[in-house]
Formats: sequence, structure tokens, C-alpha cells
Amino acid sequence: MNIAAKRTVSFFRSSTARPVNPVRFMTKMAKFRTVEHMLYAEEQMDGAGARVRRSIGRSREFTQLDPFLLLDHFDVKPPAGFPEHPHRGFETVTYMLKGSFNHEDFAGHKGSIGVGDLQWMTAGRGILHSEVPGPDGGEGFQLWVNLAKKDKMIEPAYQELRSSDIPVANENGVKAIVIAGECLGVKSPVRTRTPTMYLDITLSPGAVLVQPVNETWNAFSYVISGKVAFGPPDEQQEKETFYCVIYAKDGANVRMENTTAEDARLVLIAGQPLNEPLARRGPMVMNTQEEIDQAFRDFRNSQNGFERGKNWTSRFFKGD
Ligand code: FJE
Ligand code: FE
Repeated sequence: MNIAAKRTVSFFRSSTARPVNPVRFMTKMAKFRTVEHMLYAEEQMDGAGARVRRSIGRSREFTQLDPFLLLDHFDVKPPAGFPEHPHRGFETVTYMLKGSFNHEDFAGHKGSIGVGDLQWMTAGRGILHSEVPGPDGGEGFQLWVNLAKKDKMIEPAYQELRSSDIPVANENGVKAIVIAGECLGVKSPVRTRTPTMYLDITLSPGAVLVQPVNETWNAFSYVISGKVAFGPPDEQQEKETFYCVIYAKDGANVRMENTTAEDARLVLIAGQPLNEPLARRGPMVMNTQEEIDQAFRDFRNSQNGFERGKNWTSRFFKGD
């Protein structure tokens, strides 16, 4: 018997243990994705004295997971932060878990995001900005979503959502904050130029979430707290805080279960791969090395989207 057939058999066996809703049963027949990689996100330094746990976007392994370029779990206290730096060719998505973060860009766009708030920033052709924690520090995630070649040079844009603007699904011990995409019939209002799903999930003890993910999309999870069992019931991998789990592209659903007696919290992030050439240096992400060189030239010469960088310096990092 091949592996696929074996998994299907065990799925039917385990599903007969509870009452079956025929509609949901049909949607769950597609296979659960297995776990392809697991990695522990160690702390590393970035910006000015800032500590981040990087899972996607490391220098040697998991340098990207198309369309994702980076996931940093940051926990930063003043005077550390991310002083003036440029971005071109992708989006930065900042989601707060604790404390607050202030940002300011060269176009006069500024603000502060607190617990549960989201800043979805499309850098497009160019942003120069500064990101610093509030007085009591800030903890959260920054995800970098690559843009398709056709979108890399679009005008910069922000989508800023307060926690109260982000919809929440609640069902059978599963609470899912729908940052992007859809979960349990609840849809996010965020516009994703690169099709993306981003869920902040809390599983009560014993809770299971089976989440449909397009079979062609890359998907991964990161555990915020507690312990989560990932994958098909007969092949579960248990991982705890600070672990990143990358799913194989071998099914139309991901399955997460809390087999412990405590709540568990994790994010599930998935996206449609761009399948385009990638050229990348630090905060510039393009398709060719020539475009990277051009991006740094444009930044240096304050041109082609970086005009407003000419005389701009952030008020942060000046002691006021
Ligand atoms: C960066 C220098 C930087 N991870 N997580 C060089 F400061 C940064 C950068 C960040 C960042 C910012 C926040 Cl708010 C959270 C982060 C890196 O700003 F990306 C490069 N390349
Ligand atoms: Fe930045």
C-alpha cells in the first residue's frame, strides 16, 4: 500500500470517533499536509541593538519560502530599534503581540501600533523609514511578502488596522484572528497584492483546526506559546514556543491540534508562490542584480521613488 492510501485509511478511522457533519466531512477528505521542516528560531541581532528570532529569511537555510522573504519575531526595548532604512520591491507586515511600536517615513506618514494592531506596508518603488519601540518596548512579528515583478515599482501604500478592525473566528475551542485571507467563514478586509493567508490562532486544550490551504501555496507556522501537534493524526510532530514548522505541499489542508492541558498560540502563514527570479540585498528585493544595483543607486541619489529621502532624517534616535 502506498503512503497516500495508508493515510487516507487512518483518516477515516479516526474521523469515525466523533459525529460527522456530512458537509464538513466532504471538505476534509483532501489530505492533511505533512511537516517538511522544523526549525528553532534562535535570537540574532539586527537594526540598532534589536534582537529578533528569524525563522524564514536566514542567511544559510530557509533564505525564503516563496512569496515570503522573512519572518522576524522581535522583542525590542528602547534605545534599540530599526533606524532609518529603505525598502523596495516588497511589503512589510508588522503585527503586535505586546507593547507598541512607532514608525515614521520620509513622506510624513507616522503612527503607533499597539497590541493586536497591524501595519501592512507596501514599499513598492521606495520607502525610507524608521521603526522604534514605544517606551515600554514592543514584541511582535514582521513578515516580508514579496511582490510580483509587475507590482514591485507601484506607489507605496499603507493599510493600518486596529485590533478592533481585524475579524475573529471562534468555533469549538479555536480562536482565529484573521489578519489576511479567510478562516472558518470569517474574511479579513486586508488587500493582499500577493495572495496571502495570515492567521493568529489560539487553540484551547483538545482543540483542532483543519484549515484549507490551496495545494499550490507554501505554508508555515510559528509557535508563540504552548505546544502544538502539526500534521496528519498518524504522523504528528509536536513543537513548542519559538519553533517554525514548514509544511510540505502535499495536501489541501493543514491540521493543528492542541494535545496539552494549556492553551497554545501560533500563527499560520500561507501564500501563492510568485515563481519569479529573485535578486536580493538587505532591504531591496528585485528580480535581477541590475535592478538591485539600480535600487541602491536610486536610494543614494534620491531618485525614482526615493526623492523625498534627500533631506529627510527621522526624529527618532535623537533623544527626543
Ligand atoms: C532590516 C536593517 C533593519 N527585522 N523586525 C536592515 F533595521 C531592518 C529592519 C527589520 C525589522 C523591523 C521591525 Cl519593526 C521588525 C525587523 C528587520 O527594519 F530589515 C534590514 N535589512
Ligand atoms: Fe523597515
